[in-house]
Amino acid sequence: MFDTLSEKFSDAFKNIQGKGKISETNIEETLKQVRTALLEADVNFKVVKEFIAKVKEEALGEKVIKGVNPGEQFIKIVHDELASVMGVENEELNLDRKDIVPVLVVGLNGQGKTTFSGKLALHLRNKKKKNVLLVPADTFRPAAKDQLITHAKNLGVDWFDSDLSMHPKDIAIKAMAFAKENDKDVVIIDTAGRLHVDDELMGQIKEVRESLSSMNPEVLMVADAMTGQEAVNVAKSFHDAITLTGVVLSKMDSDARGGAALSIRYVTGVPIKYISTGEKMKDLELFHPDRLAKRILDMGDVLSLVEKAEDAIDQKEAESMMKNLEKGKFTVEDFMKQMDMMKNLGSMSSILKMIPGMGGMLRQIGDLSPAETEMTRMRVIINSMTKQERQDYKLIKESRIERIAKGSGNTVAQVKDFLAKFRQMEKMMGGMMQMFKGGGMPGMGGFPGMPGGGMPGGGMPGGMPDFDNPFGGGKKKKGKGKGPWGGGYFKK
Ligand SMILES: Nc1nc2c(ncn2[C@@H]2O[C@H](COP(=O)(O)OP(=O)(O)OP(=O)(O)O)[C@@H](O)[C@H]2O)c(=O)[nH]1
Ligand SMILES: [Mg+2]
Repeated sequence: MFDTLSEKFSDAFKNIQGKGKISETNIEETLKQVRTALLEADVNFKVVKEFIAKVKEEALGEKVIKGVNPGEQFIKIVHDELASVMGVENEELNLDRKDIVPVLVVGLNGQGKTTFSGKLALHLRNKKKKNVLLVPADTFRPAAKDQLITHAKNLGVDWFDSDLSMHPKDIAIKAMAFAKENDKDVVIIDTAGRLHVDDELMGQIKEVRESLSSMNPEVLMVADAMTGQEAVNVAKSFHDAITLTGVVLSKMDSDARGGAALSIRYVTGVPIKYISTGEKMKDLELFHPDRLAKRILDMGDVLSLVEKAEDAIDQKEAESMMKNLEKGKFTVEDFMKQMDMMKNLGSMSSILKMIPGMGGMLRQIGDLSPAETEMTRMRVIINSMTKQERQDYKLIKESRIERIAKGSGNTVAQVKDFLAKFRQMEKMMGGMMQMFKGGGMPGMGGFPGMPGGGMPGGGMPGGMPDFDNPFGGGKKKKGKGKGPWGGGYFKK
């Protein structure tokens, strides 16, 4: 998310780090770079102008705080200003009411409306304990009904069997009546998109909105974050025509530059309420301006990481693994489950970026995909093992290694390599359990809720600096740098 912007900011701050005092001359170059970074990220020029003026004013007016270096003070000022431009606090939907809440989902073609409707249903049911109804009201592209119903079925959420020959406003009215009869709390109405803002589309949505106006609807516009200033202009047109209550930025997992996120609130006055970060239904986050500011400035986002971990990690599985570990047992099956948990959390780089300071380090390292590929390889190898073997890898003899290699499309050496690494992990797990028994694991920053302090094996790509600790992997290994998993090959 906003990688280039983060990188440019980090470069800009180098100028001011180590300076004894903030002065007009020594922040000039930094401010110039911050300004360029924002403009290149496609942030609205008025926002940039005001942003720079505010930061300058704050920085020069800042009382020198003893013990805090000026560089850090300056970053803090930029952080606060970034957060303030985006809106300071998360604004969730207003669900605190007696009556059913209609949520109208609008936006241009292909922005992610239908996907978001499904995600929101899941979020409101699981997190807010709401009884949700999904309503297809896209009469423009009939296949959209099936698309939404497929999401509803997969999620186990009720849907309304709309008659697409009706006007969307009549569908909305009927759906609300149905929702009342069926004790629903929230009704999410997915509408049609168009290629451009046009009168026909606006006219239709306006009618739907008006038909719901006595019910005080939430009107959320979904905008693809990649489209930058265009998203801001579209949001403005929609807001002028139908009054939005919130914006949802989708495709934040892509290489969006940040322009939309940093400008929409300022230009339109409409808060961003959610961000969509992938194609899966779980890929939805509340929009927290302060947390996003921290991510942009490489300050990490530990709160979001903890929340993600709570969602992604099955507490029961974690406990059963913990019991195994307490008995000194760590099986291939356990390892596979841990990898699954990791996968649920997101890509390695997306997780690492949430840890303070990791963003910069990741930029130095570059590509994490070798490690991801290695994890995929391990997964296929494990899938070719029998259940018994996953419980006790020592059962695997030479002939079985050949079979596993064939079955998984790997070489014998690759299977042996995996077994070697697993043996190492097993050893290390044993060591960790000793520490657990000895009362806590100093310096272990493993993922919350994960037994054994996180990913086993210090499993990071070769040649990575000091990455073992944040992953809870423990000791550095001699073979570091030999292979994508930090070396340490199996030697009998
Ligand atoms: N990577 C990524 N893809 C997304 C995200 N949200 C939606 N998509 C994808 O974008 C495409 C369009 O999404 P839809 O939800 O169908 O968009 P829509 O606005 O309903 O489109 P129309 O109904 O045709 O106007 C689909 O392929 C989605 O899987 C996201 O947050 N990240
Ligand atoms: Mg759609």
